[in-house]
Amino acid sequence: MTLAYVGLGANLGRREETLQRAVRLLRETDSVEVRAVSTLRETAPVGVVDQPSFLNGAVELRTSSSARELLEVLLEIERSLGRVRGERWGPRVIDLDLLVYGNEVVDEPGLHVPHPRVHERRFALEPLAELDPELEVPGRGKVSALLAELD
Ligand code: PH2
Ligand code: MG
Ligand code: MG
Repeated sequence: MTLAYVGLGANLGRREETLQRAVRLLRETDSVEVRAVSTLRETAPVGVVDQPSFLNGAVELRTSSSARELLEVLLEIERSLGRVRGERWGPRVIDLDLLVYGNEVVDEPGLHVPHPRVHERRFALEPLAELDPELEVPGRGKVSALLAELD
């Protein structure tokens, strides 16, 4: 079993309801045991700034799936909740990002773990720090230190 962290994001439609449905679908996944869910927070859009504000959070889970299998689970949940892929960094009804998968560092087509921008994004680091300030982002450092570096 591997401890993994998934980022939750939404900025279209009924954001809170959709994020809660995503967490429920994760709980219903056989290979996944959800251990904790952070609070959801309102965040200003990063990257493409001319879009609605986001609701962001994170989930701590244990899984018997590989990183690649977990990614497939996340993509399937996104699809089932109506995600349509559009502009990169653009608005979306649901975004589930594999932020950290144990101590693995993977850089393969379609699979980049830890998430390549997690260390520079407050909207991802804050919920992670709420779940575990001591969490190590492999190759990047401790979540609490990464957050401090952003200031
Ligand atoms: N996700 C993005 C781009 N910009 N900004 C915020 N505040 N929250 C997000 O989840 C987010 C974003 C691409 O996934
Ligand atoms: Mg994202
Ligand atoms: Mg994504």
